[in-house]
Amino acid sequence: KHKFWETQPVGQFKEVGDSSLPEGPIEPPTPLSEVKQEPYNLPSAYEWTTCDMDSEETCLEVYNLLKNNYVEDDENMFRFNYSKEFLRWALRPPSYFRSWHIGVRAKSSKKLVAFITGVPARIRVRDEVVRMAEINFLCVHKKLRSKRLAPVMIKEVTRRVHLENIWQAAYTAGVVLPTPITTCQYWHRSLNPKKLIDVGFSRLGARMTMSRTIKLYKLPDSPVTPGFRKMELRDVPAVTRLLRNYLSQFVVAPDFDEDDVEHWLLPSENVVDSYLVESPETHEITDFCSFYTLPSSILGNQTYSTLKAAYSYYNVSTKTPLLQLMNDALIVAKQKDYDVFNALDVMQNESFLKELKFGPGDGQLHYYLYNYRIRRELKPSELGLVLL
Ligand code: MYA
Ligand code: JJ1
Repeated sequence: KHKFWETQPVGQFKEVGDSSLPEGPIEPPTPLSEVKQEPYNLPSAYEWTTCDMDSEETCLEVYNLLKNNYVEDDENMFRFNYSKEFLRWALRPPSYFRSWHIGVRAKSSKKLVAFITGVPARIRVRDEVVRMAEINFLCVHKKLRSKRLAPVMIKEVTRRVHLENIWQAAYTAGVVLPTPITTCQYWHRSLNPKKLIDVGFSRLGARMTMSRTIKLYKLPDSPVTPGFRKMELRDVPAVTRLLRNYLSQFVVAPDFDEDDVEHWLLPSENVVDSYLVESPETHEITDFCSFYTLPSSILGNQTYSTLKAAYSYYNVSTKTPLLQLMNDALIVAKQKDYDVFNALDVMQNESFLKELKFGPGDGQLHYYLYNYRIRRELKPSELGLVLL
């Protein structure tokens, strides 16, 4: 059934439920001298390229490939439209490797036709911190699908990750592969219900009119929590402490240091937004919330071309109830003109989704580890990791 994935060091379907298998690496690292030195062979009309995301020209080529060929919903009504600034941010975290930004070009025209990336991360699994690659943005041009290009790209990124002496990876996909560590559900909170209904993202509920729907999703004009403000550079140490402590409760979560927090959570316009609560009395940082910006192209609508979506990222509450904190996140997202606020049922998100009028989407997200076995499937609430 999975001719490629059956050959890879990942949990196999036939092993599900076998609690005799040990948790941890599936195969040991090999000496670096035994890692293949040359790239894998591509069909002869294509060649490898390393994509320099510092280059405006290359970044635009990647942007256009993804804009036209990346992930769509099951009815092909929407397609992710990551911005160039977002791609630069996602692909250049602390200590990133340029060699992990891998493209495939047509030899004759030099057109970019496929892409896959890795970025380094430290991911904690129970009490082990494991150096991993986070693999993302796997994309093959629509005209080159089903030619088994994806397995070659996955093997090539694996080879380049191995060359850096890293032997594990984390990734997510909308499709089921051998074998998810957990499966999460997307939830959606309408901010601009009229537009969402007009473009077919959502439907008018039974016995609902447009004006009742608009009223249902109304939000205050500004956040209600005293001391709620945008995160700044000076907050990095406090936010790092707050987040590290919070993430320690999950089975799988990133091991963020201050450099990571500065990169991944310091606000960056139209890329990532972070807010915190500073106690008006003690000036302590007690709570934190964040979301990233990922618009989708609306395919074939006369009136609208893009859906502006915010995606819940990392949130921590110690004093302000999580419900109130996330309501303030919805309020600022609405003020910034987002059409919808999306969240997965990871971490403690279940505790606010229904009350804050999120509804379940038709999409799921499966999480995977490469060359690392987990004893049993996790619940989404045991997962402390959000990939972009
Ligand atoms: S998930 C986002 C993936 N991208 C999209 O969905 C965009 C739209 N789709 C496409 O561009 C193509 O359909 C893709 C497949 C490129 C997805 N992850 O070439 P093929 C397997 C892993 O004939 P195509 C993201 O970016 C499929 O089961 N494998 O197919 C994370 C089959 O294998 P098998 C996938 O449709 C990516 C084989 O590929 C996926 O032309 C993590 C068919 O190949 C998928 N999303 O191209 C990658 N979809 O026969 C793994 C299909 O065995 C990283 N397949 O069933 C692993 C860790 C590597 C680093 C390790 C370091 C130590
Ligand atoms: O966005 C998604 N679904 C939407 C749109 C559905 C359009 C028809 N298929 C959805 N809308 C309902 C919202 C409604 C609002 C009011 C309350 C009730 C709900 O369900 C889905 C997620 O649900 N998105 C996708 O399918 C995109 C792909 C998701 C998998 C991504 C995998 C990739 C990434 C790897 O890095």
